[in-house]
Amino acid sequence: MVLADAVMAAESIAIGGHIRPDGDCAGSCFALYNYIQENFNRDFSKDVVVYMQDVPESFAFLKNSEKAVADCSEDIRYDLFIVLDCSSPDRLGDAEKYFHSAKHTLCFDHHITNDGKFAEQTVVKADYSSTCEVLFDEMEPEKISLPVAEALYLGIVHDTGVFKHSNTSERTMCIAGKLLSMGVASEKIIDGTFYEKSYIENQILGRCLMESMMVLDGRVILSTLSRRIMELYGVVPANLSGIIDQLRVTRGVEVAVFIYETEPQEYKISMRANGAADVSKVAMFFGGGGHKKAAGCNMRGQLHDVINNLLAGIEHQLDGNA
Ligand SMILES: [Mn+2]
Repeated sequence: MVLADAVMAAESIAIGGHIRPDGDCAGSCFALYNYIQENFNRDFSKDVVVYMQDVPESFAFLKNSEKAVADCSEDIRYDLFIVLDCSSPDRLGDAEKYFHSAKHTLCFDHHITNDGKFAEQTVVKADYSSTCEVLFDEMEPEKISLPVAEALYLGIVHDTGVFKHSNTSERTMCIAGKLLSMGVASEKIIDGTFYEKSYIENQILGRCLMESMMVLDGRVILSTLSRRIMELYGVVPANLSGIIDQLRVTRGVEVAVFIYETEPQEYKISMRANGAADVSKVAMFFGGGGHKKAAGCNMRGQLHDVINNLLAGIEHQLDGNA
């Protein structure tokens, strides 16, 4: 076992994931932290640390998440640095320096863009839903405690969009099933970390749905949000994350567009496609990027010009043009 051998040989271990941690990043980091502490560090002889900044409040249930270290000012040389859910070391943020100074490095990931070359040993499984799914394979099932199972489950739930995205395989469901059998409170994790919104998030979602427009013969739904309205409700961009997904599930819609103002006459655009349209091509045309079914870009100018230009690009895509 790559993991057990590396951990047993090290006295000091740092664990790091990517900046702006999502469910898979935080889940994999604390699953591994707790697994090491419970199985390899009973006598506390090893110094084990998770470097993570801005852990979302909803992930606070993860055991030991309050021990995440955000400050990377100290110069420490670790025996082992374990990178999780990162396809390159610059995604580690401030903790990157500990990766470079560590005596040994190990990486577990599922990103297809991870070339497997930056760490000494790398386990990349690009057909796996999540880093948590990759980690499960590295762990001995009888050594997985409930807090470790919960953390792994969080990562799988988030990276699969609650078992919905095409990365959800039979193996994913089997692993999730095993984690459930260990006592994971599935509903609490799914609702509490994925679907739950604050009151203002629900208010702004409602407002954006109410103000949305169907355009291009109902093939496209579009909603815009000005800074003035954001200030009125007291919302920040992080509060807007689910709006595009709700627009997308409008019946008959092929492309959903959500635009919000970031600065005067500057806009951030998110797009989602249901059908064959490739929104990454539209986003790329305007200097952005993403995937075929989920993409985004930034645009400047008068809002009506931004909308007109964007819709022209989307219409071109809907007409089957490359
Ligand atoms: Mn991931």
